[in-house]
Amino acid sequence: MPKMKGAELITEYLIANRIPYVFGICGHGNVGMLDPLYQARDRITLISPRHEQVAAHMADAYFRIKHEPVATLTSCGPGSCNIIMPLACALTDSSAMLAITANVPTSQFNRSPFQEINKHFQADFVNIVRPVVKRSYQPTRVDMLPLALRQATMTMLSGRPGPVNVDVPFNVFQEEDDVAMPPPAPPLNAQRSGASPEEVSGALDMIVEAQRPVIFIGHGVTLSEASRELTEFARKFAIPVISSPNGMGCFDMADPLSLGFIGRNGAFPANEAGRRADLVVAIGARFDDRSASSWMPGYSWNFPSTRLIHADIDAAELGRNYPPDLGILADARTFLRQLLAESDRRGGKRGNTDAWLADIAKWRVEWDKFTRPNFELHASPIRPERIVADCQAVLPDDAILACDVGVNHNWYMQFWNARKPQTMLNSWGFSGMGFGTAGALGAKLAAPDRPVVAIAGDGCFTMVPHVLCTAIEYDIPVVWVIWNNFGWVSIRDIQLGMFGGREHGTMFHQGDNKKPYNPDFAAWAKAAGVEAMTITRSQDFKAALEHAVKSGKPFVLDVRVDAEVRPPSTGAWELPPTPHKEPVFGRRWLPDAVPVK
Ligand SMILES: Cc1ncc(C[n+]2csc(CCOP(=O)(O)OP(=O)(O)O)c2C)c(N)n1
Ligand SMILES: [Mg+2]
Repeated sequence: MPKMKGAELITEYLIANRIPYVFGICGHGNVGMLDPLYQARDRITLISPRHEQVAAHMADAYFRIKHEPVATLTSCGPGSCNIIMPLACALTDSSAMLAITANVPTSQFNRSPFQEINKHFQADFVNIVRPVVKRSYQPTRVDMLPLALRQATMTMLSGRPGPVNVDVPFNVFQEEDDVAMPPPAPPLNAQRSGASPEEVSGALDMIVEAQRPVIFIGHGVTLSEASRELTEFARKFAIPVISSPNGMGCFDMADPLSLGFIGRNGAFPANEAGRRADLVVAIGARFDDRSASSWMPGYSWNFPSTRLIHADIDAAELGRNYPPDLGILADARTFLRQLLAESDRRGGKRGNTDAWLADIAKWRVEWDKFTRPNFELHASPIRPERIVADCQAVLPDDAILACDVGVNHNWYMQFWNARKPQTMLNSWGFSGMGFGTAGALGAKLAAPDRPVVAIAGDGCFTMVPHVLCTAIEYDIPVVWVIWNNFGWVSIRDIQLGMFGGREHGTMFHQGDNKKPYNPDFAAWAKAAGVEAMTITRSQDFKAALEHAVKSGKPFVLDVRVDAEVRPPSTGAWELPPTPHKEPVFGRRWLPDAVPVK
């Protein structure tokens, strides 16, 4: 067995696992890792953004685009504490990364050395990080590293993927021991579980019998890379598809069978179909409150009147919110393949969904009539619909949209048509501000040949504006569209709607007369060396976006968007005990209230 320093072993193991990047920030705790990374710099690249939060969002986005993980590297104490929020984003959305954190030397544990967290236990960062990773490992000797690294990489990619933490005390980077390199972990989806023959047969019976079926897909379908099988299944059985944000693009959203997103900010045909369906086939989706109208029956779904087949790789999701009639613990692609094979075996018999599809076509026309006219309007400040429409017109189908958080995101939820899988990034489960603004950098490194456009609220962008420095330092040509409405408008709208129309702490002001304030984003970008334009008229946005994308350089578009135009709600979102608002377009529907047509 070769004698190796701990940091050398970690570096070689990352390379053996085909990990091309380490995104991280130095500190006295992890300097021992920098030297082996320098020695191996032609095989693994260190990228050092200006905030650890950005490093972890970049790693998260890289994985979502490529389905291959990268590592982060942060120092002891504050540096590693800065990645808690982005790790939570990754965990809630099942995105993998190997988060290497540094800790104080083992010989100083419990002495309260510089940056040790030790009020309750020695070197206790692992207890801070524990709720936001699949598993945390703390090897305290070099000879413990091989097992920790092997288990960490296995855990990260097996089953439902997610972030893992390896917490390394300072001396473990430095010390040498005789250690053998562990074998690399199998890649994502190397092991796939399937349904039992009885489950497949039972599911197909229910599908063929249904008169008003819908498929509901989530990130599980994206992660399982099941787009082809899903498309074949939906078309073969003529079943419409509703998509959660991180499932978007697995089924071409321009297809007539695609209904879009569901919930308060979903599309009307999706909510209408969801609440009237007699069977929902949910695959790799988890019915969170925002895609289930907070589980209030009749808005988005109607369980238990509606029958539910729920397939997921994670047993914890089966029945979390709706007990399924048939729960299936299986990988999405395997289950879909099994259904298709069983259908072939039975001679391809399918149910008749013609009447159902005709109803859906009518709802689609209604929704189009209601929304379309606003997509044609030019205005200053710009109407939100124009931004979405022009992005759709300018960007090719394989372009990556890195969405941040806020009302701007709701518009994309409702109206964006993702055409291919892994083209739309959303921090859905945790909604961490900065995810899209920062994640765009990681996405571009994962897909250097595809345009990457971040849609960033002015609030989100000002949380991590130093992404501009990283784009210049490492030549990462991302376009940031800053959706500038001079405030935390998504929250302002909740406040206005639920608290007597009073605004407080949700808009950006200057001076006693409350003049709207924001930095001059274009000037800010230029100061960082990034090209930029300010767009105040909708007529100018399309050409500006085309120019920015074609420039092949980092680019900021500061776009002045009307804060008073709200996305039309088609479902509901409840924050108990506050009463929820009724949908602006659409209505609650319960099976016993209105007879089935
Ligand atoms: C880190 C973080 N802090 C706070 C929030 C709560 N929050 C959700 S949306 C939002 C406002 C977003 O503002 P902006 O980026 O300008 O988007 P807008 O809603 O105006 O389009 C806030 C503060 C959050 N999700 N994440
Ligand atoms: Mg805003």
